[in-house]
Amino acid sequence: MDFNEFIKAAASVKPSQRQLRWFDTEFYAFVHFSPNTYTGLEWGTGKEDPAIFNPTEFDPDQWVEAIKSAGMKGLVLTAKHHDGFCLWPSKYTEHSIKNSPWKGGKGDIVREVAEACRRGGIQFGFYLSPWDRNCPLYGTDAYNDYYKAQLTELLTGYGEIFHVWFDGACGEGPNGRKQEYDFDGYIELIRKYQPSATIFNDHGPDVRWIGNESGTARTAEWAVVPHELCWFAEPQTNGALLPGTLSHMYNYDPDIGFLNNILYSKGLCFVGSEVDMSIRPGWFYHPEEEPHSLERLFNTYLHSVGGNACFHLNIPPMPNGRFDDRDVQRLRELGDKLRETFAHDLTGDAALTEDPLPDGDTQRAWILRFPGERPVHYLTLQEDIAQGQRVETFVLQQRDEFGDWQPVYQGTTIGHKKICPLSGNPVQELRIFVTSARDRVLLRSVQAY
Ligand code: OTN
Repeated sequence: MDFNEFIKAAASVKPSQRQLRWFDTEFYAFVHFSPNTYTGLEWGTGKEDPAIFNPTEFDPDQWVEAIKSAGMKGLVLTAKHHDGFCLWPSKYTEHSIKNSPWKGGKGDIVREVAEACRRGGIQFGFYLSPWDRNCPLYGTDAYNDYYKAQLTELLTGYGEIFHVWFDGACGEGPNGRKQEYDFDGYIELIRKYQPSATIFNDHGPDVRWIGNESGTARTAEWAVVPHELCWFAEPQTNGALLPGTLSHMYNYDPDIGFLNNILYSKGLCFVGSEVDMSIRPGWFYHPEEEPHSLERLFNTYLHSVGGNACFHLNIPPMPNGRFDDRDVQRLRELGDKLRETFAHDLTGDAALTEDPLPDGDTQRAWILRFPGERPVHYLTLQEDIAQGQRVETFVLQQRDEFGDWQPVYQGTTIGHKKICPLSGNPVQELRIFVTSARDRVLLRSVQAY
């Protein structure tokens, strides 16, 4: 295999149908709710008394309404966080809402949230912390049986699940309990009971962590990554081009998917990345905290959803079980700004035509021509990633007063979506010039706002 054959194979690494559906979801909510909501901790001890959990004004419809107002299309609930407390009446532990005063121990938070999601027309998913500070079995093989039993309760008892989230956090430390997780067994259960659900884990199989919780996306994000990082995903190529090891790779490396890494990979796979960030500094509710600014949330959206990733924004309910009015307001503001910015695609009466290069290549440049001048603030591009991710760099150009093309935006990867901010000055033509790509470029859409 030579370099061109390797790159061509890399350009044809494809997503599954469930990954395509996940990418099209783009923006969805995280909801961190547990005894931490009442103790103010971010990592519960597992020794919390279930009696403290009592959301007297619990209102999942208020959650769903606020989530929808921001334009989010799903909700992932922490069904069990690190403290081991279950928000559903699990048969396998007493450390759950069964022993809380909420609804006399007869309630089921997971069910009520799942049903509210269905009423509101958004997707439902759950987070089940592998790390469990309450379960006495943690650190033994029997814990995997316990965990798989709980996973099965959630996979089979609450309708369709769109996303299952495995947190890799563990604070046991070098002298703590060591747990070998049976992720292959966990994944097998999810594929069996919820085949459409995508699975988040640092190492795949479907979605990987962006590598920080500050909402910082890469300037160039590849969904085609080494199996050496995402070993739970299926490799779609076989054989490295160069000898060497990628064992050092981790989710926060800046160049995951770049040539300088993939050439050493013995197998490439398709695993998109998720930007997970909380609307406030903490993942759980702390009354002294404020929601982040609209500007920060809007920019995070532009760089995540508009940076070949998905945006998973966390909102922490208050102890009474409702979202804080300040968060509800911020979500509404974010949704209003997104709708105002991206509601009207200006390309309806425009023409997108190929602009063959001197070498005859017709898959490298296109001209978007409007009937008259248009104030374009954002151009969004999508590759047809169902065939693979190809574009490495591109440039957007406008004609100068002499009719020559001049750069107005320097781009890197496109993938599922790239949102390119422009000046907003009136323009009649924009040229999209792909300056380097791993194979034929297949555009899925070009939109102007
Ligand atoms: O203390 N932490 O565990 C922590 C601090 C900063 C950023 C992340 C983490 S935990 C981290 O969370 C990620 C999702 O946000 C992934 O689940 C990683 O596996 C996990 O280690």
